[in-house]
Parts: sequence; structure tokens; C-alpha cells
Amino acid sequence: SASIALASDAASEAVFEHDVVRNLICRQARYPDIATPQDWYMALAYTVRDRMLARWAESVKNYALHHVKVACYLSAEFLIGPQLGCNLLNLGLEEEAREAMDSLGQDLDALLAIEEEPGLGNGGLGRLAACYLDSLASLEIPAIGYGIRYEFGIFDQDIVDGWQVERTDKWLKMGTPWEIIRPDIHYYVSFGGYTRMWNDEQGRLRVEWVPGRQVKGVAYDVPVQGYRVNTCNVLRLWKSEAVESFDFDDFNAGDYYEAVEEKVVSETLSKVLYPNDEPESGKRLRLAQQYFFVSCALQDMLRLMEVSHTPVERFADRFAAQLNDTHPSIAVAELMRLLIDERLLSWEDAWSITQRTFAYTNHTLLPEALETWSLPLMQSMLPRLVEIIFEINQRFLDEVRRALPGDEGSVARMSLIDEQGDKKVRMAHLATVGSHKVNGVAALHSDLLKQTILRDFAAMFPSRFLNVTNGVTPRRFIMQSNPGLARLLDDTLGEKWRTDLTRLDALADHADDATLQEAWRAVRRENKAKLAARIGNITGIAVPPEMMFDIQVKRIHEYKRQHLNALHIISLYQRLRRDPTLDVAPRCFIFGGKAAPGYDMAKLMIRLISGIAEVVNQDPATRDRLKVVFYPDFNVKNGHIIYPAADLSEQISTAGKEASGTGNMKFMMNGALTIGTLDGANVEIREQAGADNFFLFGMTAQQVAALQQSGYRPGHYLEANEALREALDEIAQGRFSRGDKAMFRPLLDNLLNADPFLVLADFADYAACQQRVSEAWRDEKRWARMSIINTARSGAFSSDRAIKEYCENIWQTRAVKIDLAA
Ligand code: DL6
Repeated sequence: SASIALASDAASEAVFEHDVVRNLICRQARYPDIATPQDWYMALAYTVRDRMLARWAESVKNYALHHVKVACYLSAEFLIGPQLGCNLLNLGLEEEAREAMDSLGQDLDALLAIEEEPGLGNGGLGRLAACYLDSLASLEIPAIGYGIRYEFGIFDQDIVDGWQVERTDKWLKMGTPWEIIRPDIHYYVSFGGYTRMWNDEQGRLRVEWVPGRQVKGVAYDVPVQGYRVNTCNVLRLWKSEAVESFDFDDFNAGDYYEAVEEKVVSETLSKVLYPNDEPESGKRLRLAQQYFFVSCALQDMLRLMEVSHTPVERFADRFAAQLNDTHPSIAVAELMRLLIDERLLSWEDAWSITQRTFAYTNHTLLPEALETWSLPLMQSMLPRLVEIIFEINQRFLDEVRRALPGDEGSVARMSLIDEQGDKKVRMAHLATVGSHKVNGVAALHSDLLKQTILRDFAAMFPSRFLNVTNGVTPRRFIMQSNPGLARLLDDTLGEKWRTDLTRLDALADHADDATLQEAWRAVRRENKAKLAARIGNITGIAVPPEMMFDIQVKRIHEYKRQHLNALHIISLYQRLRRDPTLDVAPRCFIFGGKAAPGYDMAKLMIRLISGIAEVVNQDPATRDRLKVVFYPDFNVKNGHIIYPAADLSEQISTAGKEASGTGNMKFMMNGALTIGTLDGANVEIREQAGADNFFLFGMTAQQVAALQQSGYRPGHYLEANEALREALDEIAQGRFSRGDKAMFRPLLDNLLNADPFLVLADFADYAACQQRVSEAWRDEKRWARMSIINTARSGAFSSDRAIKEYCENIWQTRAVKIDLAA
């Protein structure tokens, strides 16, 4: 494998070109004269993949040879984004590929543009998992990502008449060149049935799970190439299949349809990704998905122990397994089952291995997002797992009772089973009890985690809790998305920032340098012109690139408060209409993001933004100074063009609600200034950038909690603020709904009567802060300086920093150099 990799490395552009044509013929069965762009894309992708696979083989060989510890990232979502561009970048093949395609009469950028992205995640949590895989490979850490190969990822979003319309994401319709199917790597996963106890020949008490049915999980591998290193790791995704493609007994008995049905039901398991922000209750299939991929992953890890002749007792020395939120937390009980029922370890030994193997990352404090599963549902689907959970719970609560004698309140609060009403299994408790480390994803979030939902656990096991602030990969989010900025950084600082983002810091010394500022503005102008052209193409709205681009892209959610942004736009619009001479910085407000299909309020927020756009963009009084755009189908690929074009990044969630945010980091790296609350990682972004280079507004998390406790009255804020009243009034009058006064009633009623995310309470301060933004924008030099400093101080938000912390503080994993020449 090393020699194959070296041969391709040494290869000239002519060999690359030759390989593309060979792949076009041998894999696509097409010859150049009749090849479509899709054929060329596939041929190029296979050519790149071949170069990765040679490195992959060498990486795997080394890991096995040296019995290294492997970090396993268990996640129901991996939002990996388009692959071709980042693989070319990481392999250092961009120029070679561009020239080769050029001489074949093909434009590389056009081919990059036709790639379908695998939408195997909802948003931040799934994208974080993908950034971490990129960093693990780039830092040469042996790692495997384990997840689900959803046939349909997150839905595609159209905007029709201002409303979100969901379309099935058929990302596999043309096939994907990035996966390698491994029919030989498959496992059986049981569901339903019952358990029975028996004594084996040695007199040991054994438990057997007699399943009602089984599903087969087949490995689909996606290679993950590190940046300019030889490490190539794997993302192993499981696809569900029927145990036998056809049940021949049924078939022969003439029951053809029953046989086919079994196949259809089994394949349903990995069919579709569930959108978040919707109640989980009753979603049997979702629980089945979680258990399915986790069981396959753990069986795979046990197999890897076997092939390397390592005794199972050493499992925790060979694997560190990170639970990305509670979605994979059933793994705690499943590893126990595999160790005690199948490997015949004692409970104590199995528990010690389990706790040393797992660590758990919490990504949300929102009560509605905390996973619980109905106990009866779990009992019917996973009877053996429930028995094990009961045993874990009993032993754990005994420990609690010993530590806190007589404190039955703590026992009830900490129990893995919620006994109030219909019984439920609390997955965050299972993950916390079964892990040796628990982390939040930003400093504030980790503190709040210890003060709120996991307070009792933090008091009992203080050393288990830590913070790892999220990070994002600068490969995708600077080098690939913003090549102009990357070149300018190279010219100013040299290239070392590319592998050590903290080196950007030196840029701050040049923040006032007029030449740098001019070059900086030129890069930004170009990025904005590109986005403006795209917006024109997609929406028909003409946006002048000279305007300030004020951008909020993220999932649509009440706590993220896109409606606060919308209310401010309305009030700005009203002021401008009233006084056309008003001196406000011309701005283009750009929104993007998907609403969960069942989340009516979020969908209404999209409709409101579209309605405002419709009015404001047409009005001759304002159309040269205000533009509003809803950019449809925000995804990783669209992010590439959006982040580098932002002047202002909107991070305006109610303090205490956004665990971290990662979009905020992508914007900062690309030189956007942030307007934000003290929430999630905004707090650390402001610390890094300096208070002068961040637009802060709003209540703190403490003030939010205090106000809510003392009885929040939105009416109070309404009475005190005329602009706010007028904005809400104009919505109520149907101004943004083509005269329909009923359309936004639910949204207005919610704000006026409950306002759970304190939009009205923060409005005045937000509007005042936006005024300061406008003033700062007028001073070109000041703005450029602030922008440069933001990029300079963004080094702390590289996912490389986060992964190093995971390795040192949680996983105890080390880099392994893959040397092709050795
Ligand atoms: O940690 C990644 C990402 C954070 O940046 C966001 O702040 C947070 O909302 C998100 N959490 C989820 C939780 N979903 N569930 N469960 O997506 O995680």
C-alpha cells in the first residue's frame, strides 16, 4: 500500500489525468466524448479516492501493528458536507487536479459544484462530529467514527410562497464515490422477544436473549483524510438489511409477500434521519436506530480486539468511546450485555471496562431535548437491555444511598428511571453513570450543566466533569471556503497558521496596517460579490455588495431568536419610512436555516422573514438601503459561500440556551464581527476578540433565570417601548402577510402572552446595539481593524485545539505517524 501511495504521489499531472480517464472508462463505463459532468465528477472523485485508500491501508496496518489506542466517536449524525474539495485540499492535489481537468476540457469548480452533500445530520451536533473527524486525522490520531448510513438525510428545503416546503433528500440517487461497501463486515442486532435464565455446564447463571427478530448491519466506510499527513481514518456507517435478503422458507411456501415485507421492515431502520426539535415520544424507529448502530459499533470494536489477539479485558486500553450526546448512550448497557452475556465477564469487571471506555458529551440543556424513552417501549424492544439498566440503576442508587443516607429526594432525582407518571429511562443519567468523563461544549454551558440538569451528579462525582469548548476545522472553513483570505494570510504570516491556527494571533499586530486593510477589504468584496451573485440567481433579489451583510444562518428555533432579528428589521424599516433622511448604514439582512417539519412556530418565523423581504425589498423608500433575503436550503455547501461574505454574525440566542454554537466560530474565522448575547461560546469569542471588537447586548444567563423565576411579564416591555409596539402592530395588521391578519396570530400571541425566550425583554438593548453596529460600519478603518482582530483571535476555536483536549483530558490517545517511505 505504501508503494502504491508513493507511486501516485510521485506521479505527474499526466498520470493524474491518465487515472481520471481510466476511471471514466473502467468505473463509469463512459468515454470522454460522451461523458456528462456527473461522469467526470465520479471519475475525478475515484482518482482522488484511490490516493486516499493507499494511505488508509497503510494507516490501518500501522494501527494493528502497534496495538494503538483508537478514539471511537459514536454519533447518530455526521454532517460531513461535500467531500471532493476537502479531500483534494488535504491531499495537496488541488492544483494538479485543476490542471488535469483543464487539459481534459473540464472546469474543476463546475465539477465541485455538482457534488451532492450527504446530509447525515441536523446541524451543529452533526457538523461538530465531522469537524472532529477531520481534526483527528489531521493530528494523526487513530480514530473511527461510527454512525448510520441514512438513505435519506436531512430534508432539502424549498421556499414556496414564503413557506418552507420539505423535499426528500435523495443524496444517493447518482451513487456516491466516497463509500466502500464491506459486505463481509456485518453484525446481527436483536429486537423484541424475551430473556431466559439458565445454568451452564460450569454452573454459572447465564441469561439468554431470545429475540423476536434480528436485523443485519452492514459496514459502509467513508475514508477521512488528514491534512497534508498520511493518516487516513475511517467513518464507518451502518446500513440495515434483512438477515436473509429473502426468506426462502416463506418464499417456497408461497408466501412471497411476507418474505419481502421482512426485508422492507429491516431496511427501514437506516432509511431516514430524524429531524431534531420535535418530540421523540413514540418514535420507536428512532430508538431502534440508536440501538442498531451502537450495537454494530461495539461488536465491531470487539472483533477488532479479536483480530489483533488482544484479550477482551484490555478493551478500555484499546478504545476510548465518546458518546456524542445521549443518542448513542444505550451503548453503556449494550457493552455490559456483550461483556457479561457473550464474553462471560463478571459484572464488576465488565462495569469497570465500560466506565473506563465511555465518556459523554452533553449538547443541550433544553428540557424538551433531553432524551427519555418510555420504559414499556424499551422493554418491548430491548428486554435484555432494560434488565441491565435496572441492575446498573440498583447498584448506582445503593452507592447514592451510602453517600447520602436518608436522602431519598436525591435518589429519586438521580435515578436512571423517572418514576413520575409514565415511567421513562433517562438517557443522560445512563450516559453520566456509565462514563468516566462528562463534558459540556463551552465554558458557560459546562458550568450550567453542573448547576442544573446534572447538579446532583456533579456534586457526587466532581472530578468526572469538565469542559471542552467546541471547535471547527479551518481546513474546510477557511482554506477551502475562503481561498482569497487563505492566500492573504500566507502572504502576511507565512504558511504555519495552516497547521497551527493560534499563529493567526500575529495578524493582530498588523490590524492597523493600511496595506493589509486594503487587501483585506478586497478579499471581502470579492466574497460578497460572489454571494450577491448567488442570491441573485436563486432568489432574484439584487443585493449590492457594498451593503453591510448581516447574516443569521442556523436552524430556525425560538431560542435562537430569528424573530428578534426580524422585529428589529421591521422597526428599522418603519423608522426609515418615517424619516427617509435617516442616516443608517445600508444593510442586507440574510437568513438561512431549516425548521423541523413538525415545528409550526419555526415555520411561521420563516414565513415572517419572507413576508418582510417581500415588502421591504419592493418599497422605493427603502429598497436601496435595506434588503432582506431568506437563503433557501442552508447546508454545509451553502455555508462555504455564506460565512466568508458576512460582515456581521448574528448570535442572539437567549442567554443560557445555546450550548455553544459553532457557526459563530466559522464567521469569526472569516472576519465577521459578532453581535451577540453572553451565551454559549460567544462568551469565549468575546474574551478572545476583546470587548471592543464584539457587539454585546442582552441579559445574562443569570438575569434570564432570575427574571423567569420572578414571573416574566412581556407586556411590561411592550408598554415601555413604542417601536416594539409598532413593529408587532404592523405584523398584526397583515402588512407582511398580504393583508392576512390571522397568519401570524400564533406567533404574536406567543410573544405577547408567554415569550418563553424573552424576545421582548431583550429587544431594546438589541436595537441600541444594532445602532452601535451601524455607527462602527461607517468608519471603514475601524471596521477593518476589528475584522482583522477577529480572525487573528480565532485560533482558539480550531477543532484541532478541541481534539487535543479530548485526547489529553479524556481519551488518553496519542498520535501515530504514518510514514509511507518506511
Ligand atoms: O455542540 C454542538 C452543538 C452546539 O454548538 C449547539 O449550541 C447545540 O444546540 C447543539 N445541540 C444539539 C442538541 N441536539 N440534541 N440533542 O444539537 O450542539
